Amino acid sequence: MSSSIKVVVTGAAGQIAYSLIPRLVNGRTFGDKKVDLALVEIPQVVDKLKGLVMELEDSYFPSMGKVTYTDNFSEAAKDADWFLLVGSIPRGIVYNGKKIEERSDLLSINGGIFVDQGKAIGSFGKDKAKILVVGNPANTNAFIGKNAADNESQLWMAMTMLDSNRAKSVISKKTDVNISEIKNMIIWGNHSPTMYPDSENVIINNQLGSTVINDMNWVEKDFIPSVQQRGKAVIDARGASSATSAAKAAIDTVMACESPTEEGNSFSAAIASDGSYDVPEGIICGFPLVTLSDGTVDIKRDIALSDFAKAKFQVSIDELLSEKDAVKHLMK
Ligand code: NAX
Repeated sequence: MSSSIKVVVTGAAGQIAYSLIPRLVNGRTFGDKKVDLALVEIPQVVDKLKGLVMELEDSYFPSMGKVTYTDNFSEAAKDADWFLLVGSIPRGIVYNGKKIEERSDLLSINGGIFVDQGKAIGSFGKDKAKILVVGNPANTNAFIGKNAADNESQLWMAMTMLDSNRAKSVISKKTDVNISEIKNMIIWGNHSPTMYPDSENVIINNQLGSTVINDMNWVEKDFIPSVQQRGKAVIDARGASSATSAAKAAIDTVMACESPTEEGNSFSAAIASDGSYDVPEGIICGFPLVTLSDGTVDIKRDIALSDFAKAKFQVSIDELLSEKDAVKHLMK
């Protein structure tokens, strides 16, 4: 073992976590590093984690280090390198007698959680820790958490990798090109139905999407809505939100941050805007990202956006700004 890494996972007794946690210690996600896990749940559920820990012990993972579980997030956060913030109240469940379907309801219920978790990460997490918010509304939860953490060395991200993987799958079917040959699949904006999956800058078999897909009617009427609405389609079909594909996407994001991005490619996640692509500074927005050789994650800034793309992207930026406004009472 070359070194060790500590990973905190919230929502550890939930659906996504059940698929996610074993992959963190399978020896692939973090290479030959030993992985210590700190699993976090709410007090009502935390005891269930005993069963998950038993299963992990029974699974023979040579890369697995120390595994702890708790309902005390601050305790878990101490000296952690990675935070996978999956825990939140998902869309579609009945909460206090009301079916949670609207984003505004999710914002108000989940926003408060991320103030406390953000403060703990800023104070007790390692400098340069990386934080991936999966729990919805992911971008605005990350925005709240980053503000509360107030630690500029740490990198806050919201997950859009699942949207990117979904978009790759749709393009693979449309063009009959294997999914491994589809790269630079950018999700601009919010992880919500306003996201803009970019079919013009995607690379299909080393060619730009805008030259391969000559069918803007399909892009507008079929591709974009099917990616935007895929989460809802899975809920409708399964009666529960995406779990194994979301777990795989979280792992893909971690791995994309852990090794340098190959030339010409990018990966999708939302991070705080620095003003690139005229996105207002500070909002957590989906961009094309690259991991540099020193491990820094940066926005890829040389993508050309068409007028069509700019108009679609702006809708999502406007939504992020309205979510920012809706949570201003949670800001420092
Ligand atoms: P589950 O309801 O199965 O699990 C969530 C778990 O989080 C529960 O066990 C709950 O007790 C726990 N939890 C709630 N508040 C917590 C807190 N403050 N600290 C620690 N744990 C807490 O949901 P699951 O299907 O696992 O989904 C989790 C979240 O991922 C939901 O918000 C869901 O909407 C979101 N998703 C995000 C995706 C993305 O691409 N960003 C895609 C998949 C998914 O929809």
